[in-house]
Amino acid sequence: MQDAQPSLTAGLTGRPVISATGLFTPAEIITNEELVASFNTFVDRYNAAHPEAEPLAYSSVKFIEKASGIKARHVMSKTSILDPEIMAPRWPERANDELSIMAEIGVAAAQQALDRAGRRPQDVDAVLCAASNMQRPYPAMAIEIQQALGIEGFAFDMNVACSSATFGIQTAADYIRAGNARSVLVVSPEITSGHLNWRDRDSHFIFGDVATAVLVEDAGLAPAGHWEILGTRLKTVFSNNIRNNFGFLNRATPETQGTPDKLFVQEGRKVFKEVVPMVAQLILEEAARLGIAPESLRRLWLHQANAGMNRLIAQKVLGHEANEDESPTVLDTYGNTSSAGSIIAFHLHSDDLVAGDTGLICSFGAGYSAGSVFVRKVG
Ligand code: CO8
Repeated sequence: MQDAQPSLTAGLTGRPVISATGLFTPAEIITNEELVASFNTFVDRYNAAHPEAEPLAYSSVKFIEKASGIKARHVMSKTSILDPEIMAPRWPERANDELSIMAEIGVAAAQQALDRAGRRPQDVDAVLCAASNMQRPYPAMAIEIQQALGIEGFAFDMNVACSSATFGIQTAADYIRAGNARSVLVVSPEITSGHLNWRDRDSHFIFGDVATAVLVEDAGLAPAGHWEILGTRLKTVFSNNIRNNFGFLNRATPETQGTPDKLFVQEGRKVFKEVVPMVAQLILEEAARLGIAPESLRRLWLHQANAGMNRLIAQKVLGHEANEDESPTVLDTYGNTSSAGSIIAFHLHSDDLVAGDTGLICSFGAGYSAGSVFVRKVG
C-alpha cells in the first residue's frame, strides 16, 4: 500500500488484528505403529548387512507416546517415508511453470483464510512465507504464492524455524501499525518431512507436514469475529542444540550423503530444559507489560513440540495445571509441525471463545527463538 490514495487509507486505525486463519492438512497419516514397524525393518536390514558395526536399536511406540505425546502425523509422501529402502519423502520433480509443492499447500491454507474473512486477492497488500525451510532460495516462495492467489503488492520469505509464524505475525502487525499495508497474509507451509532424518531413532517420530495461514489486517477493515492483537514480543538466543547444516555452501555431496547434520539434529533433553524457562519468562514479562493478569488468560495456543513442555509452560503461566480447554493439544494427531503448530491449535480451538476473551499464541524452537502474540476476541 505504498503511496496509497487517500480513499484507500480512509478508516484505517493502525491497530492490527487477526481477521481469519486457514489450514491445509495432508490426507495421508502415519501412525506410530506404522512408523515403528518401518523403522524396525530398517534396523533389522541394517544390522544384518553390517555385522561389524554397533547394532542399531529398535524404536518403540510406547517410548514415543510417553516421551512426546505424539500418536500420528500427516505427511505429503507416506509410501516412500515408510519404505525401509527410502525413508524420505519423494514426489516427481515439477517443471518451473508448475506450482511448487510448498506453494501449493500454502495457497490452499491461504485461500481458506481469505474465504473465512470474505476477502478477495485484491484486498491483500503483502504475503509473507514464514516457514522453517524453503523449497529453494529464489524466486521467493512467497512471491509464487502471491502470484498464484492473484495478489498485488509485495511478498518475501522469512525463516525463524519453529517461530517463523509468530515472527511473521509481528512483522505483518508492524506493517499495519506503520501504515505500510492494510492486509497481510502470513503463510506457513511446513514440509518438515523433507528435513527430518527418518533413520534417526531419537527424532524419527517428531515431525509432520501441514500448512497454515494467518490474515493480519487493520482493525478498520476487519470482519466480525476477529481477534485484536494486544501485543507481540520476540526473543532469540543462539544455541546449537537444534541444528541443520544443510545449505548452499554445505550441501550433501557423494561423500557426505546421508550424514545426519545435513538434516534436523537436536539435543532434545537440553532443548526441553533450556527452552521451558525462557518461554515462560517471555510470556510473563510480556503479560506484565500489557497489564494482563496471566491467570486471566482464557486459552493458550502453544507451540506443539512436546506435551510435557506445554504442561510445564502452561503451569508456570496460569499458576495451575492446564486442562485441554485451557491449553489444547494438536500434537497427538499432527506431530510437531514446526511454526504451524500453535496456529493449528488456534485455528481448530478458538471458535468457542466469546468477545472479551483473551488468549496467547506462542511458539518456540530452533535458534533458540520464541514469539508471543496476545489476542482478544472482538465480537
Ligand atoms: N524408541 C525407544 N527408545 C528411544 C527412542 C525411540 N524412538 N529414542 C530414544 N530412546 C531412548 C534413548 O536411547 C534413551 O535411552 P537411555 O536412557 O538408555 O539412554 C531414552 O530413550 C531416553 O532418551 P531421551 O533422553 O532422548 O528422551 P527424552 O525423554 O528426552 O525425549 C524428546 C526425547 C521427545 C525429543 C524430548 O527430549 C523433547 O521433546 N524435547 C524437546 C524437543 C523440542 O522441543 N525440540 C524443538 C525442535 S523443533 C524446532 O525448533 C523446529 C526446527 C525446524 C523443523 C525441523 C523439521 C524436521
